[in-house]
Amino acid sequence: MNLSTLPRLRTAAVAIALTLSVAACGGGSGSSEAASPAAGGGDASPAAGGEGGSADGELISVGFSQVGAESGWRAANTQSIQETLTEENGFELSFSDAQQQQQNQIQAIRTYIAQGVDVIAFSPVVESGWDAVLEEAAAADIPVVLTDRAVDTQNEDLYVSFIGSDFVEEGRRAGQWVSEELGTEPINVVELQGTTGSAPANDRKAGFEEAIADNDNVTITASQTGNFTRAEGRQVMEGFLQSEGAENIDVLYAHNDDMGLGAIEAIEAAGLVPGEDIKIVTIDAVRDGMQALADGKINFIVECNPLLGPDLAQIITDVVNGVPVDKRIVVEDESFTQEQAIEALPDRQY
Ligand code: GZL
Repeated sequence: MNLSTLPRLRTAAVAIALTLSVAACGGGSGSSEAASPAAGGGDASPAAGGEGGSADGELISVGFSQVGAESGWRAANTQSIQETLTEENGFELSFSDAQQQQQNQIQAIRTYIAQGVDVIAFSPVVESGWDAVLEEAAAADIPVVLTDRAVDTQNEDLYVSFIGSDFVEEGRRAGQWVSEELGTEPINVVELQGTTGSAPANDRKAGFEEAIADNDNVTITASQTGNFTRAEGRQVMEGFLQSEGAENIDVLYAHNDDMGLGAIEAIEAAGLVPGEDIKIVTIDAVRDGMQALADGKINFIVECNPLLGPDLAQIITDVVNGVPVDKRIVVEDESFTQEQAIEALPDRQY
């Protein structure tokens, strides 16, 4: 069903009805922190028994292009989307894995346009190069929702909403911890960056550098992409140990847990103790990362909540039913020390 086919009056009536129901759930899409589980809001989402699907009872067809399957975070994110956008909840989901290739995502989006889906959603593997295909979606009158990662565009009308964490703040919190907890003496930091050109890699680097800028004790001596994968994290860390010398590396800052876990393998293979000889700070807080934190192999983790399925379902339902949605919905994240990880692990959802 395409919005342009809906008679305006019905759309308006539906919008009023749904606004009341969302407000009743303590939700409300009038704020920048929308009423959604991952953003800490109400439980109005279809997955929580909300009004999933379109107002006339039809399934909402959604084309979703996923980055890939590169990390534990991505697996949890995919699971959240697939277990929420179900027929039972009022959706017909077409899902594709782009294997971290932008061209595959562009092709998938074009396929969804040709299929005439009601809504397209995707997590852009990199920030730039999307305007052309997003203009094709706009020409086909198909609304686009961004999840997880942002696009870099001059024309923000090309998407209706972007829901994801604040990656600059994640990097800032990692840098603040390093500066305050370890930066009381001169320390050398090596950095495992995420996928080159991706919003999380760009923003987590910027946030970390901003947080350490005033502390002359903290120096980033090497920085290279590990593409968010465990294997590449290990390879690059092996290179750092060779090029910098283990005695010249005090801290590893990895843009995600998986690269940090790969680096731990390299550090241990070199006969060193991760979390002691080389302190480690990562971002995501997926189960394997939290276990390494609890075991003392990682020292601090900033969370990046992957459970975007219910929020995405709510946004899509609102868009199709003519309910206004926020342009930017920021997902709330926590952070964990080793002690906090031990406490949190039993109840972690991912
Ligand atoms: C962040 C997400 C990143 C994760 C990685 O929202 O895009 O991609 O931090 C994942 O683990 O690969």
